Amino acid sequence: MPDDGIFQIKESLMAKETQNLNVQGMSCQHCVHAVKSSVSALAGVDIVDVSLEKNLVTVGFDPSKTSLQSIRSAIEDEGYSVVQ
Ligand SMILES: [Cu+2]
Repeated sequence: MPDDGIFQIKESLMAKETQNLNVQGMSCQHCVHAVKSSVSALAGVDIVDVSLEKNLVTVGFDPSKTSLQSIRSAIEDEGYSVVQ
């Protein structure tokens, strides 16, 4: 169904929100990977970028599918703290 495919691509380009989260406790590439994989597993999340030097996690997501609170919980469940 090519029409469905086009519709899904359009939909994923819409309603996007990007948030920068200050995350404490990440110290190595293992931490980066843990945060990336847990956040990107959430529905509606399409970009997860982690800067270890800046303690910054940038998340691009569709707010109709997930919330900032869910993203925070996913990071905190991995053992890191999200600074407000
Ligand atoms: Cu680590």
